Amino acid sequence: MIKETFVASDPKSAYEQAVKKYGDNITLISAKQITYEDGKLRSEIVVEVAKNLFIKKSFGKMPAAGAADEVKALLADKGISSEWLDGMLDAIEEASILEDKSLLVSYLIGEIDEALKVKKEDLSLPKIMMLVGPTGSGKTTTIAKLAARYAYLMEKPYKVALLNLDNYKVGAVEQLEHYADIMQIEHVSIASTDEFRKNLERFADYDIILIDTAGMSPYDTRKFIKTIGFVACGSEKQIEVSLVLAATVKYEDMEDIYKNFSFLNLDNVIVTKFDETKHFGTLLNFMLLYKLPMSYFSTGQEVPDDLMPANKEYLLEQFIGDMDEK
Ligand SMILES: Nc1nc2c(ncn2[C@@H]2O[C@H](COP(=O)(O)OP(=O)(O)OP(=O)(O)O)[C@@H](O)[C@H]2O)c(=O)[nH]1
Ligand SMILES: [Mg+2]
Repeated sequence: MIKETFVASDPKSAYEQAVKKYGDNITLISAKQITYEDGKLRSEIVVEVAKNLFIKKSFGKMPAAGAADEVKALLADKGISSEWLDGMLDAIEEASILEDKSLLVSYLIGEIDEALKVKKEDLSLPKIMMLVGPTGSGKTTTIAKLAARYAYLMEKPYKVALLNLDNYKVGAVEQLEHYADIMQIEHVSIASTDEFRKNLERFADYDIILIDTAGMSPYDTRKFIKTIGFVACGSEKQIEVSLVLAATVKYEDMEDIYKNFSFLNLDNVIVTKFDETKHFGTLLNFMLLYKLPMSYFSTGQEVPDDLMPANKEYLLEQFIGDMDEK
């Protein structure tokens, strides 16, 4: 809302001026009489009016709203939700930003930048990382990359163990085992909470335990994964749940994915398949909506090369590149 002052010889005339400009869409905030420097008594009233209406009536042919509408349409078309955009646009006070398309775009990109969160890589304390997410999103591949990174590619080697909760899928055990064998990293398949507890003890002195899970979330798997979380609560290691989400995620699936996995206390998001799309709006929208920090980006199928710590600039560059194509 914008406050505007009207001045006339008496309060009634001042109010009529406001009504003439805005119709009934005003709220009277205050009215007072003031003696001006010329010695005359005048009435000042302050009314409150919606920002869009203020711009429309004060700047004539709605140049501002025009630019704002255009920019909103552009970003919405790229996957950013209208509600989020409306909220941002409503909060802009300076008409000059609303009037200038490129200024407005950079302002909104700045807001997206500020809203995005990154979780910094921190291996200072021993921890358990569990990767969950939709089928085929890249959990197992990412586990293999992370295992290699932590065991071999950091400034010091960390002791890493792999646990596999994904016993439901044909070939799942072999896939992780294959990577583990190449990297000479301990690997165990887990089918019960009891086994999980035993292996936590077995790997008590390890720096990082990585847990792979099944993509699908049938009821039993959900329950199992949840119990695992409880069991881990009792250990001295922190359990961190990462949602593995492909950048190719479809707008319609976004909400379902969140619903399916938010029963877990999600700590961060690992974004995969950066190389498979040029459109990052839906992904950005997911981040803006659910406010989860991003931890890693996966940029291809190569283990261990195609993995990097999450980086806002990288993501926003891709997004801006996509907008420029229009
Ligand atoms: N292009 C590309 N492909 C990827 C990326 N990450 C994983 N993949 C591929 O996606 C496919 C599925 O990857 P997985 O790691 O098996 O996915 P998952 O989440 O473990 O799948 P489920 O265990 O079936 O739920 C494989 O062909 C991977 O090579 C990536 O960043 N880019
Ligand atoms: Mg898998």
